[in-house]
Amino acid sequence: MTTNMKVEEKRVQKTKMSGALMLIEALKAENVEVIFGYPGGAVLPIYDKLYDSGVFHVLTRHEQGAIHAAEGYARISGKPGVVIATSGPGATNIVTGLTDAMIDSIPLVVFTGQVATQVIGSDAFQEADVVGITMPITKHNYQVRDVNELPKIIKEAFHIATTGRPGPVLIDIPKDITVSEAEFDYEQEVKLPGYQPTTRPNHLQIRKLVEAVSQAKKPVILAGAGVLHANAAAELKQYAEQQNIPVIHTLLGLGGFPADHPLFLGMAGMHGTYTANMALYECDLLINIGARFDDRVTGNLKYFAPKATVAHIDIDPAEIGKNVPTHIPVVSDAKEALKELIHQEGKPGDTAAWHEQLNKWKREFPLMYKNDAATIKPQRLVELIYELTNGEAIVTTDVGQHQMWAAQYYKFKKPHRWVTSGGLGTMGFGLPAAIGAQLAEPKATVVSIVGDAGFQMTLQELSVIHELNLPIKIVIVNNQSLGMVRQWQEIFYEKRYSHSLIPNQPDFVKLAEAYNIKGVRAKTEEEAVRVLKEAFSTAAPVLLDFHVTADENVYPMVAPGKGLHEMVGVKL
Ligand SMILES: Cc1ncc(C[n+]2csc(CCOP(=O)(O)OP(=O)(O)O)c2C)c(N)n1
Repeated sequence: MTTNMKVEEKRVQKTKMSGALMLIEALKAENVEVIFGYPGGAVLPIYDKLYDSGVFHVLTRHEQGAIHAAEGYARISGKPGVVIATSGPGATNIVTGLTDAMIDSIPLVVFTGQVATQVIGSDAFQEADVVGITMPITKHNYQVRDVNELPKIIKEAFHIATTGRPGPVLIDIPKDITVSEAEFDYEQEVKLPGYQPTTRPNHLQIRKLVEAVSQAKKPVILAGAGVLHANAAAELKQYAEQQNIPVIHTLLGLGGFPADHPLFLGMAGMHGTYTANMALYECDLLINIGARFDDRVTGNLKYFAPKATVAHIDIDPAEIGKNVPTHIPVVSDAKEALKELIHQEGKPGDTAAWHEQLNKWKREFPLMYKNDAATIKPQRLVELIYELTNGEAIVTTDVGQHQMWAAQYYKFKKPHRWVTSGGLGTMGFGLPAAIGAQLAEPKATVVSIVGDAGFQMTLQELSVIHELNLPIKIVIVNNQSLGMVRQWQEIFYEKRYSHSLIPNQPDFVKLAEAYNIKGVRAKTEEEAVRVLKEAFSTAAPVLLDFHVTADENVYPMVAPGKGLHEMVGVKL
């Protein structure tokens, strides 16, 4: 045997490995910093290889916790979140998180174990048709049938999850595939002829938009999470300033444009600001950048932007014209489109009267509430958190009233500080998402603002927070009820509070202590200030139970079926 042949043989031997080891090597090749997961029979070969792999794995206490943590990590780091769950119940426990990530365009690569290839379809122990179940809630999914294909599939999954409109990609791996061996070749190009997202804008459409801006007297930008996914906050600011166009955010877009900027009009939609909603009603040119005209944003479509020429910049062509007829479609990455628009240096029209009108609305109809220092007003609580963190914290929320108050009163100045479940509205999201966010930015101040009900859907993750000593400040906005449900029952169901009041909530302070986390309670504004100051000066997790005014409602509000111009609760 020649020396060359020996070297060649060695190389081949070196790269032959089990499917389980391939997975680990692929994660290393993708520079994955952390994976979130939970073991079980079908993934034991993978967990065995994980054992001494050096890959950082976080054992959440429920698979739902793992996938929301991965979402929080992805939103803050801009990298894909990675999850491992076992077959059957492990996989079905991530269904909510996959749906959440799909609707909010969060890049995830999710591995699920599966029963062995030869028993698939036989109702084997812990078998579930995960590919079937997750087909509509993943950007793409795979079941690996041949270990030789595993490297290519993993490579494609990372590519698909993170390019174009981001989203979750799932790889279902039968147990026998994890123990069979093949050559591991990861240095291959991704070739997907059927998947070629358009990232650069069409020049003609850009010219049309430049022309429309120069004609417009009442232009407005509606900016969504697409701006954040494209890392285009700087370009958005530059363009808005260059053309002097006011900016409105969707719930998920918050932070894409500085909230303290004079051109910022606030959030749009059901609990948006009066100025933002009236601007959308009155504008003559609406430029949607990376938002999907969700019904919570548009209100009744019959009255949405009725006088406007609509331009829509979106990387996903399926979004354009889906809900709102669009005159200027621009299929593009938000950053690329904004760069091109800035480059065009169009001449804006005469918008002086428009700006005067907008400033008048801002002055006359700001967000407002009646404070009462003897209790804790939830809006005041968010303001206090904003003040004590200089508006620079990463804020994760659950879903309900507290989420809307956080969106209204925490004035995000920077991108990638806001982590919330928008499209799906998933209770139980906030706490695990904070774990992922803190791991993405270990030095950041992370505040998880949650409701007393939603918190209880994933509170087992307190164990992880303690174990990793993550300095997350958990703020429970405790109104002893399913607050948002109670609010709707008060307004639309004649105060018939069917199953929404929970006067017998557990003692959250003792609960925190059971998990070896410091717990504190506050019932007045003075107490709130004191415990918050103490918590923010502690480099350890703290759970803060705030007993807030229980019957406070979120205003202003666009009732279901109404147009954005029909807001109620605009004045006290
Ligand atoms: C998993 C899930 N179940 C039900 C709902 C419906 N829902 C929306 S808000 C809400 C009440 C949330 O109560 P809480 O967590 O205490 O927050 P609050 O509204 O009081 O701030 C409910 C039940 C939901 N969004 N998610």
